[in-house]
Amino acid sequence: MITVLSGGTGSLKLVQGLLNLIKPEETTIVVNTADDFEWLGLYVSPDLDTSIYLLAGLLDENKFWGIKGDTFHFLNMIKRYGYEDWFSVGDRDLATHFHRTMLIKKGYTLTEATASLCHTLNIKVKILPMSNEKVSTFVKTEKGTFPFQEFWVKRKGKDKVLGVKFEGIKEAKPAPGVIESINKADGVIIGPSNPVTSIGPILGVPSIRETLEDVNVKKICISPIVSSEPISGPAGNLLRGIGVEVSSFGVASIYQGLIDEIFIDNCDEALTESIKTLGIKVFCTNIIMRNEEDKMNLAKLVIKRLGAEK
Ligand code: FO1
Repeated sequence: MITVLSGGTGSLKLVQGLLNLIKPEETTIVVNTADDFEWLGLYVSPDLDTSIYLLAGLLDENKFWGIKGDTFHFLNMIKRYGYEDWFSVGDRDLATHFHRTMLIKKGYTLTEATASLCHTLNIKVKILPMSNEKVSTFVKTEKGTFPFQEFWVKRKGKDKVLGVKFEGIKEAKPAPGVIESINKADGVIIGPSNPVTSIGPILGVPSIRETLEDVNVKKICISPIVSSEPISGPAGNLLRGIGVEVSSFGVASIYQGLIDEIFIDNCDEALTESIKTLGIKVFCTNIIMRNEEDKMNLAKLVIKRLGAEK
């Protein structure tokens, strides 16, 4: 069994590659839920949504969020009524948020609501939210402090970041199955997601980081940074904002004491020696997943280095 800690983009591309090599029933993804927020009274969980849509074959893989071919009649109509439309929820996507909200109103936990969505959409991979408690990311910038989706979508991630906080994280508990998925894994992967606001909150839920530190299984991280730029998303601005170098060395320093090995891009080979001083092994390869072949090749190498090939 392989467990992947995941945000909403890079880690899921790797999961796509992994599923060519390992059975979905033997794959667990522990997903960040600190981007979750209430949209027009509905419970939206962007990283869970993207995970679900990808594994159900529904994802718009160009944007890497939302449902492919979705329409926006609801959004256009509520705009006419005067509601804000900066968060683009499509009509079919809306059904997911509505159904999740109804399940939670009925008393389902987020874990149970996610399992129900996965069952309906015939998803065999185990998708676990990091926690059933509410954790909310706030980004402090030069222009003020904003909830994550406002910082990233409404304000386009442009404001210079000064800090990040995760409200509710100290009181949160790992969701059922999360600790077991780490303890029972044949290998743990920290996917190439943003280490600050995607992987950061997962590791910040009390006892998840400690479990990973203690577990006697190989743990590999794939860097989300190539040279001094993130492959996608706001990781550069966020790393700078928390005072961490925007490089694979910076990423490795966040995971020091936690991972055995980091995959970095061939072009960053010169960082090998400095990363090794952190007590982390380094494997250089192409880490940019532009197509299915790249995903498969990277997944093959990760499985091999985890020693988890069948
Ligand atoms: N990202 C955008 O850049 N613009 C959007 O309008 C947007 C809408 C949206 C709706 C549902 C959903 O599940 C995700 C959505 N995302 C959108 C993605 C999301 O904001 C982020 O990419 C993640 O939170 C970061 O992992």
